[in-house]
Amino acid sequence: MDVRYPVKGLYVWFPHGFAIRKRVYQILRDLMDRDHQETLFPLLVPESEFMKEAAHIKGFENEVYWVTRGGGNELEVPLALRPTSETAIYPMYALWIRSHADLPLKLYQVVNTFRYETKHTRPLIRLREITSFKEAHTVHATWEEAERQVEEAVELYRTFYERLCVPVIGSRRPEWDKFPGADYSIAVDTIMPDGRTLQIGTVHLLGDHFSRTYNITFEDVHGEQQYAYQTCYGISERSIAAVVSVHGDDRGLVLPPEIAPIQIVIVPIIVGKRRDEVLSAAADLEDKLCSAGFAVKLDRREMRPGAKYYYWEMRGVPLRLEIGPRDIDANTVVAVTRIGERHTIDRRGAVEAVFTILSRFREQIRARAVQNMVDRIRHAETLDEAAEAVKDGVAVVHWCGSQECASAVEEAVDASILGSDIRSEHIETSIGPCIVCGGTGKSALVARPY
Ligand code: 5CA
Ligand code: ZN
Repeated sequence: MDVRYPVKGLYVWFPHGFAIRKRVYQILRDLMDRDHQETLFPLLVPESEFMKEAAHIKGFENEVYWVTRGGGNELEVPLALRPTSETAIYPMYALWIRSHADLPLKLYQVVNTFRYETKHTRPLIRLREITSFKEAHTVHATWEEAERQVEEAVELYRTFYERLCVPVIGSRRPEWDKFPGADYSIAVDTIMPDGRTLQIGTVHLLGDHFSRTYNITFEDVHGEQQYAYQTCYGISERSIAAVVSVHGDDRGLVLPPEIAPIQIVIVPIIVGKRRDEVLSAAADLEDKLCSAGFAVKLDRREMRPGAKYYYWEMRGVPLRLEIGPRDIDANTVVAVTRIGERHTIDRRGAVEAVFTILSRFREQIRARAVQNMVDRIRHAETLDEAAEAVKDGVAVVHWCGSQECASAVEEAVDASILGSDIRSEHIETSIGPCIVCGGTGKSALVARPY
């Protein structure tokens, strides 16, 4: 991102970043499109609609930007820039949904949203214009069906993050942290290299709060009018922040091949007389790999090879191929992955070899990310142990669920209760004495969230 745009909390996508975004969101769209439909609603929401659902208003009132003038005229009804789109979408759902045959309805859109964030703003992580807000809004005939949709959405997000090789932990947010207007919220978080957590997706069971407010009803099979049950779930460009932070190293980006705008860079090692021969062998290799479907770049610039290596490493290219006179004589190519694994491959079998190396690379960065995450999770039986654990990671404690005990934890360990009902294959959960009051507690995460 270019952070020099002269409005706080707004950032500009550089083309390389945007190319990554395009690939990440293509994965997301492909997953959504399996059983959702994409749609597009307006950015502006009339105040009259915005001000209907009490809990929702309360949650967002301090974060909304308002448009109050059109040219020289005061608007009769001020318009909110959507901070999220419930209040834009649900009045229309009320018109669209008539009978049980219209349900379930599962729509999503990818849009910009605006939140006047007062916490420290950061590129990709806490923006005032969220440029890449994927929000899904579903409607169901029963609460149970909506609840199942929540589980499916959590699963969908897990699958999405698996494609990005980013490990996530699902958990249920405490009551006071849930989405304004929801029955409950489930979030997926990842652990950043500094041990702090990043919430990279949330799924909310809205129940019938919004359908009662916006009058979203349907005629059931017996001909009776019923209020519908709803869910919504969202992901933002924080998903890209997660990829950047979880995989990157001191030399720059490390990108999973599936989202790398350039998957393979070919660097010709040109020495004196054999220049043409090397360049033509490199071009031949480029052709072959392109035809096989890889995104390949042959770097012909007049620069030292070392400077090129550095340049492409910073941009996260998963694989570098080096070809010089000695390789031509031996009919080989040197392949070096972004994490430094080096292979000498046969030029005739280059396509197959590259395919294998890239698949392996992907598994390696995935495994490395999982290991890094697991290493930062520690079970704690006392507040002292929890305080120690959250210095550079996440603590798993027993917690009774009360807000008093959550506050006590927060005071003692300078971290907060992130969630309970933990969903992770890497975390063992159990029942035990609350870390504060000793009452019956469930496993909960204590973390320092971004
Ligand atoms: N309407 C619901 C579901 S779409 C909603 O707005 N949920 S949310 O408020 O939890 O936002 C969804 C996700 O967007 C969050 O989990 C978080 O990952 C991301 N997000 C929220 N605020 C910001 C922000 N200011 N900048 C970047 N990402 C954000
Ligand atoms: Zn307690």
